[in-house]
This record gives sequence, C-alpha cells and structure tokens, in this order.
Amino acid sequence: MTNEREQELIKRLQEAVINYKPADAKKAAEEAIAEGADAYKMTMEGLAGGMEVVSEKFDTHEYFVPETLLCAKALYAALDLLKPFIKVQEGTVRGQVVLGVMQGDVHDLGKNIIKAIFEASGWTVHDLGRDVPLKKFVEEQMKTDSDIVMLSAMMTTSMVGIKKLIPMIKEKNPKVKIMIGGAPITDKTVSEYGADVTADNAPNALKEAMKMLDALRKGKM
Ligand code: B12
Repeated sequence: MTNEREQELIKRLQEAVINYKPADAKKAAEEAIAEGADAYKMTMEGLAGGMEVVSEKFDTHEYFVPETLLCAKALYAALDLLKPFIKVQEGTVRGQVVLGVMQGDVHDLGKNIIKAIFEASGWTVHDLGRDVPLKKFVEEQMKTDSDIVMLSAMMTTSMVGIKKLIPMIKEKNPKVKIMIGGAPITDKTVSEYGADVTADNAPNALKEAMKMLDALRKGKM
C-alpha cells in the first residue's frame, strides 16, 4: 500500500469518528483490511486519533453526550472489524491481566483499545467491562491468578475507588502489580494510591506491562 493511500484511510477513519458516521467508519475499515493496511496504525492513528479531536470538542462544549455517543459508535464499528487484524510484535513476554473500568464510570473506549492491543500481542485479558464493583476485581484476580490488574478511570469521581481497591487486592495477593490509567490519572495518583505504574496510552501500557512482567518473572519485584 502506498503511503498516500494509508494516510487517506487514516484520515477517513478519523473523520468518520469525528463526524459520527458509523457507516463511513465501517467502509474505511473494510477497505483497509481488503488492501492489507496496518490495522494497528489504523486503530491508533485513525480511530484513537479521531477520538482525540472529539475529546477537545466535548471539553469545549461543541459536542455533548448524544454526539459523543455516536462518535463512540463509529469508533466501535471500525474497531470490531480491525481487531482481528491487529498485529503487535513487541517483545516475547506475555502474561495475564484483569482489566476493567472503575465503578460508576461508563467510559470504556480507552479500555477497549487497551484490550485490543494486549490481545493482539498475545496477552490473556480478563475483561470485566465498565462500571465494575470493587470486589469483582479482587475476585477475578484470585480466580485467574493474573499477574497484573489494570484499572481504568476517566472521572475524578470514579478514580477515588482505586485508592480503596488497591489494598483490597494486595491484601489477598501482595505480588499482584497494579497499573492504572485514564484522563485524570497522573504520576502523583500512582504514588498517592499505592499503584505500581501508569501509562498514557495503549502502546505505552503494553510496554510497561512487559517490563513489569519481565521483572516479576526474574524475581526482581
Ligand atoms: C467519550 C466520552 C464520553 C462518552 C463515553 C462513551 C464510551 N463508551 O466510552 C459518553 C458520552 C457516554 C460520556 C459520558 C459522560 N462523561 Co464523558 N467523556 C468522553 C471524552 C470526550 C472522551 C474519552 C475517550 O473515550 N477518549 C478516547 C480514548 C481512546 O482515550 P482514553 O479514554 O483517554 O484512553 C486512553 C488513555 O487514557 C489510556 N487509558 C485509559 N484507561 C487506561 C487504563 C490503564 C490501566 C492504562 C495504563 C491506560 C489507560 O489508554 C487509552 C487508549 O490509548 C472525555 C474527554 C477527555 N478529555 O477525556 C469525557 C470525560 C471523561 N467525560 C466527562 C463527563 C463529566 C461525563 C458525564 C458525567 C457527562 C454527563 N453530563 O452525563 C458522563 C458520565 C457517564 C459515566 N457515569 O461514566 C468528563 C470527566 C470529568 C472529570 N474530571 O471527572 C470528561 C473528562 C470531559 C470533561 N472535560 O468534562 N463521556
């Protein structure tokens, strides 16, 4: 595929998300797949890139909840198609994670992009969905013996649940690593809440998870 064609498809995916057009998103994704485009790039630059613009429009009150929901619908229309074609060749470390969005919070786009990237690189993701009660995370970690629990919070109100949850998880299994992320999370939140690490996007989350797992397996953590 030529560079121009790749850029054209990325732009069409971005615009389909920004202008909330699920049918256009689906069509662009279908063309991308048929022409063997890099599904990872299409997802991160096209879909997540488009959602960045939507975030700005939401923050500046140009878009409200109804438009934004349609943007999410457009993103999912393409992501569902692209997902099986995403290939991530990052390292050789692969583990298991429990992933979910904190209680009271329905923002799951970021969480689902993370899931797609982790699964594409061979990780097992136990996805609890969104608006997840605290004790569900604890139960799922114990049930699956996952190495890492990944918590997503997009609102300051749901973020506070993390502070309560981390001791609940560590009490049952002190070795479990906790990765937190989402719009309101900073490095300060990580240290204040007793988490292990954060990352600002899905590719960086994967890098951090690999680093932690590698250290865990070498007995360094
Ligand atoms: C889309 C959106 C919605 C959609 C959600 C659709 C869906 N299915 O997810 C809808 C319309 C439903 C919605 C509703 C609401 N929203 Co809203 N929403 C957004 C918006 C515009 C974009 C978020 C998004 O999807 N971004 C795109 C994705 C791809 O990026 P991401 O989520 O940031 O995820 C990436 C990283 O953060 C990171 N990451 C995410 N999770 C994790 C987890 C881990 C472990 C790691 C390592 C990394 C990581 O990796 C991801 C992928 O690269 C943000 C604005 C913003 N600035 O973020 C507001 C925003 C989050 N919403 C907000 C609000 C207030 C609301 C509502 C209360 C509005 C209302 N009046 O009803 C409701 C709340 C509903 C609820 N109870 O949860 C506020 C929160 C403010 C705050 N500080 O608490 C924001 C910040 C907007 C604002 N500036 O006011 N919203």
